[in-house]
Amino acid sequence: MIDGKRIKNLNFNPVNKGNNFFVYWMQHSQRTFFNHALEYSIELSNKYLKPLVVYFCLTDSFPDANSRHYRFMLEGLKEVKAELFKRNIKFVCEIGSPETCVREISKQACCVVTDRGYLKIHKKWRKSIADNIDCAMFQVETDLVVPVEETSLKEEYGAYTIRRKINSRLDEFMVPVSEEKLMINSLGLNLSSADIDDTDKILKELSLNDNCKPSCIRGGSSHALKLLDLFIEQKLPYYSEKRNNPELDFTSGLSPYFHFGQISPVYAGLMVKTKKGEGRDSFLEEMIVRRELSFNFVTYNPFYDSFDCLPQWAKNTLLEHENDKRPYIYTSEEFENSLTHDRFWNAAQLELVLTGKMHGYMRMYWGKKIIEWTDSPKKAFNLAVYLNNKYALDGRDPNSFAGVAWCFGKHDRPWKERPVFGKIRYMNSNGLKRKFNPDLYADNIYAIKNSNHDLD
Ligand code: FO1
Repeated sequence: MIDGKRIKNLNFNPVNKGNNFFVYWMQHSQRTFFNHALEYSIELSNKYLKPLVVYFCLTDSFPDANSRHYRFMLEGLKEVKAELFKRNIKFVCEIGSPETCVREISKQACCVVTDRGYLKIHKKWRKSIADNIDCAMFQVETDLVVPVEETSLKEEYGAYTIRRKINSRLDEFMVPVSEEKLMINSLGLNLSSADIDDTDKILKELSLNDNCKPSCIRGGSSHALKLLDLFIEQKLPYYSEKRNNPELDFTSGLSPYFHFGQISPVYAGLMVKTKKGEGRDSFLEEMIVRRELSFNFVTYNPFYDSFDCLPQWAKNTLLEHENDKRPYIYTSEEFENSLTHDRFWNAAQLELVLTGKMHGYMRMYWGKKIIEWTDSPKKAFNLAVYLNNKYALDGRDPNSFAGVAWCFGKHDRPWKERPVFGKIRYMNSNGLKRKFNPDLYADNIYAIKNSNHDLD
């Protein structure tokens, strides 16, 4: 049984028992393993003795996304289809807008179940569908350990105000999700689907922005689970001590997989919890407290993707210092093409462009320097969001929006006032050198660039 606190009735329509099948509109949580929304859909289909169809709508206009992100997502969806097949569940993928396509398939459905999305577009899709279909629609929250409203009913100031609210609920919510056995096989249902087995072919059928090369990171739950195992075995014991050393990379690398729902944070949390030591505690702090603070942020702050999301003190101080003289000013093209005077910053931007990720510690430095070298803080904010959304596999994610906003003072506190930054926390390259070896980090990134160049 799925915990009722994860489930929300989105429209109070009746379950249409005369219709053909139940639909799980898979959207945010693109996995079959530890997926509360899928298991709840199976519960319903067993209860009403109707088949279940898992439906995915492929839209080529997801804001700020390009072929790099779609490739990663489609690699994952191919695995979803294969895993559902093993469980006798039909997977249907259609190209179009979710608002139209889910409405259309709902005409044959007893009920639509979906997972929960947190960004404006996710909420708009769900509201428009729930308001315009005739059958019941339920949302099941499965990409957070503790559902947003169970943690807090308001926007939290920072990790220090949300930590206890989350940690005190872990025993209740960080529990295994048992797999329900489906009673009715739906594989024989006569429903047509786009062929997603050939990723290159389907990518060509979509009108996507092709301004970004594919990442070397492969998408899919199988890769996510292997990465988690490897992380626990090889990196977790040293995570607390070495995670802020970008030249070593002791991070989990799971963030893109979380973004596309290819791995469950409940599962990752349970696996890590079995280990002992400081590494475990630091990882759970990052993966649960900090990540879920980001989801609290985008849920309660409608301006999460703009300068307006910042706390008043941060906006005031940055604007008061807007006319301060900057040591350097770069255009967005210079930033994008790693053409600043700073080798470490350029390496971080290059890492993002080449691989689709940037080490967490360098993300802070990268954002801070965009503030310092842009002539207005609002422009700096928009540029950081633009670059992150375009190149990062996990751009367009609550965690990414919160990460950018943090560089501008969100979830942080005022520090000693200084030029350009005002009371926003400042970072410089000497700070990097005190913590780790940034030259080695930059060497590593330029080595990737040169090896890519050799392949051209
Ligand atoms: N969700 C969909 O339901 N259909 C899509 O075609 C789709 C494309 C897409 C591209 C890039 C991206 O970052 C997200 C995309 N999403 C799409 C959303 C995704 O399923 C998740 O909701 C988000 O990743 C969660 O933040």
